[in-house]
Amino acid sequence: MKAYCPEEFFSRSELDKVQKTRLATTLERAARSDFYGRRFAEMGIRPEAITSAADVARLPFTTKDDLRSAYPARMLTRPVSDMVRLHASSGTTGSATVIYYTRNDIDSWADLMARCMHMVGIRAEDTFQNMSGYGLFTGGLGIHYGAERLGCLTIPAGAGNSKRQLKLLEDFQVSVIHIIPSYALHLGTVKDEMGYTPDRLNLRVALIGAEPHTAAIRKRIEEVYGIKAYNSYGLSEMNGPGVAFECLEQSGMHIWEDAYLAEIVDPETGEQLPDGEIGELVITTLCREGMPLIRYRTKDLTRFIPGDCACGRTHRRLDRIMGRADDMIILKGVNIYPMQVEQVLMSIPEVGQNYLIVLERDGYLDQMRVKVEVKEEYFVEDMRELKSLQSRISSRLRDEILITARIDLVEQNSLPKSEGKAQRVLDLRE
Ligand code: ADP
Ligand code: K
Ligand code: ZN
Repeated sequence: MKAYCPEEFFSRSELDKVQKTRLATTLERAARSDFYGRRFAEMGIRPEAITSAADVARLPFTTKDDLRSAYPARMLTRPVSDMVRLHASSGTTGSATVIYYTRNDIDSWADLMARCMHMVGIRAEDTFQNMSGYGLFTGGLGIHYGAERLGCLTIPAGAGNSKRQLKLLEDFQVSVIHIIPSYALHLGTVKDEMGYTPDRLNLRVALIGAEPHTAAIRKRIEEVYGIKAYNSYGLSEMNGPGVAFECLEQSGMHIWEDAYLAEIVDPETGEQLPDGEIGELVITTLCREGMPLIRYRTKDLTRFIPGDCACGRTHRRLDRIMGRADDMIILKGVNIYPMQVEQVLMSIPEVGQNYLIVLERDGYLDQMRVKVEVKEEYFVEDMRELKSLQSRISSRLRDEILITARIDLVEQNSLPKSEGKAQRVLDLRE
């Protein structure tokens, strides 16, 4: 397959070389910002002493709190007048943070995104519908610019309004969509209810991402629409989408190492972990001019997949995001990630599209309750069958997370849905 750009198929030694020079440029630039200038001075860090990509481990981390303390513009390397765009996080977990982009930053971001889409066979002939929210959220404009750069006819549909989404899909014979996994499942139900049979649509590919999801969810999305779905990873702090993306092999997401220097560290100690071990993803920007970030702690848990990818690209592969370090549930002293629960639920055929983990306190005891939607065809009057499904779910969960959860079976479409990222855990303790 034709490469989008030479960097896409760089050899390991070419990648190492470009990382080294771009890291040096990045540190030099960063030192010009008020935030990093002070930090380097305080810690006695001389950017010119960092001479290899491995040396990066000698630099301090940057955290979300640092971004907040530098709010709004203390991390800029150049005057605000040199910036052409800003995006801000939703601030779901605290006060907002903001990322600024120069014209070149927007340009290189669009190129990275186009590279991702090109990798899975998207071309100028495709019609692309972006069902991500626009505005400050990077999933809108970020992917939009990538699609336009490839020459796709691009429809900025935005989030929600399922009827209109489906009408657009049919009227313009859309071939590629970008959609959040939880919404993809919901829209799939509406599609079937409204009688959009496969012959009315022309869908081929979905880019799915923005929230953790399991392989089983991907498979369901592929089946519901009869398409291929590719995992797309990014975060506003690293521009937005376009950081790592699955190739046609669908076995892990290549992180573009000419643009991002990635490490996996132990979330407790901050020590680098070897390939294959799960830890927190830490990223340094290598191309960003306006607001470079050094060793940014993403809070996302994943691992490098050891070994080579069959596609021939040497950019290392990230495994599916297991969840955020903050999302870990600690119940009765056991650490649980929402994705472990999802994995179990989605392996049970009767389970529908949506679920909610509720943590509650019963006297002094913490309890987990899982509300599970059951597919319409299985939600029968027969109490015995439902009871047996309930105990099947409960025992499978116990095998995986070592905790006995209470299982509430509920009707399809009865749990709250969000148009943005799905809310999977409701903590009612305290
Ligand atoms: P916000 O913090 O406002 O939600 P972002 O859009 O920057 O804004 O969210 C980025 C986060 O979304 C990532 O750090 C990660 O937790 C999650 N995310 C993005 N893409 C994926 C993906 N493909 N799989 C799992 N989680 C993802
Ligand atoms: K076109
Ligand atoms: Zn590959």
